[in-house]
Amino acid sequence: MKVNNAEFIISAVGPDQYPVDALPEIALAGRSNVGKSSLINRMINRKNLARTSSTPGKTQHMNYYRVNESMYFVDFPGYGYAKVSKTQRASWGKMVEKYMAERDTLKLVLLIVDLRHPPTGNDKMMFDWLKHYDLPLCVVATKADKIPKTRWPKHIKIMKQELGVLPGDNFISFSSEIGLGKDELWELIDRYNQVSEEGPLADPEIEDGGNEPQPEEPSEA
Ligand SMILES: Nc1nc2c(ncn2[C@@H]2O[C@H](COP(=O)(O)OP(=O)(O)OP(=O)(O)O)[C@@H](O)[C@H]2O)c(=O)[nH]1
Ligand SMILES: [Mg+2]
Repeated sequence: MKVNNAEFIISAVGPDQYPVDALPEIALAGRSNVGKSSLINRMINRKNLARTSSTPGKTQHMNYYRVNESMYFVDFPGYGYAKVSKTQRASWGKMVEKYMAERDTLKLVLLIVDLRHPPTGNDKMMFDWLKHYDLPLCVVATKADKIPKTRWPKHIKIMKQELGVLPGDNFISFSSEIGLGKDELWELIDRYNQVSEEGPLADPEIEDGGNEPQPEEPSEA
């Protein structure tokens, strides 16, 4: 996608504030400080539209960014930040769970991990959870520029192994700093944005019971 226009729309705390125009949404989940906002900025060619900082835990709400008036990036608050209270953590869980399970304009979840390090316990939990609910998913391993290229294959292998990424699963190595993976990720996003809208993508209870045709899953192709 050629980005002509990108704008911040809203910092939402719950469904009442989600946009109602039914444009496709690409959500970003990942631990605090992993590089979610930086990834959005790189994808839309803007230095600081999505607010980034070296202080973890900065993004507390779900920030909606609209691209070309045709889709949204939804920047989630990062998980795993030690200084967050138990209550805040619980409300984060509820917000994310509700959004992921009920938002039928959600086309793809990007699980952002740090290529330099093996996945954290929270990364694994998030991956398992997204898989369990059969949500369309791509693991994006960012900050690749911070390790020598010769070591990428080893890090990619460990990341995939420890998360349990299977051969058909989407996985992209990325760097917001040098733009690695940007074109590949746009191609993937464009494909998922075209998936037909036939009800919620993830509701196992409904899926198990019905014989409704399921949305296309390009990752299986
Ligand atoms: N070298 C390098 N630095 C990066 C990259 N991505 C992010 N960073 C840096 O990592 C820090 C955190 O990045 P953010 O994009 O703010 O991370 P976040 O996941 O949005 O963090 P929260 O909003 O707190 O959850 C910043 O200092 C970024 O400049 C990358 O690909 N390469
Ligand atoms: Mg952020």
